[in-house]
Amino acid sequence: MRSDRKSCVRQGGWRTQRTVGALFAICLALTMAFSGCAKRTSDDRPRYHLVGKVVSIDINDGTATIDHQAIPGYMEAMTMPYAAENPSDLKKLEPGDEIKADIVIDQGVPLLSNIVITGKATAEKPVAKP
Ligand SMILES: [Cu+2]
Repeated sequence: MRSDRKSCVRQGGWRTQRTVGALFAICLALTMAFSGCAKRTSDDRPRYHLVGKVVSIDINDGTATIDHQAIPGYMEAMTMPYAAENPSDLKKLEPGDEIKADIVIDQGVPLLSNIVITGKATAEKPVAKP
């Protein structure tokens, strides 16, 4: 190892520097590509679109049970609880609300994000006229 380095230096110091610099850059790039330590933007996380109806909300748990349509590429239509990425988003929800939202897969856990109420429970059925 020591003799190798010496011979490199003898061949030309600037070239060795460049090679080491290039190797370092490649290592850094690979590290960033494969390491979980690398900074990830929120856009790196898998994201799906959910359309469904709120069945119940558990503010303490930060979860809402959603009766949702099939999520192509992720899961069938079902009723299940989801944790909210931002639990305070749940405060605006009521059982019976129709929503659309993003499902963000954060380290394997699906989180409700960007919740939009598309139909309020209280306004869903006008009283029938006699
Ligand atoms: Cu599900």
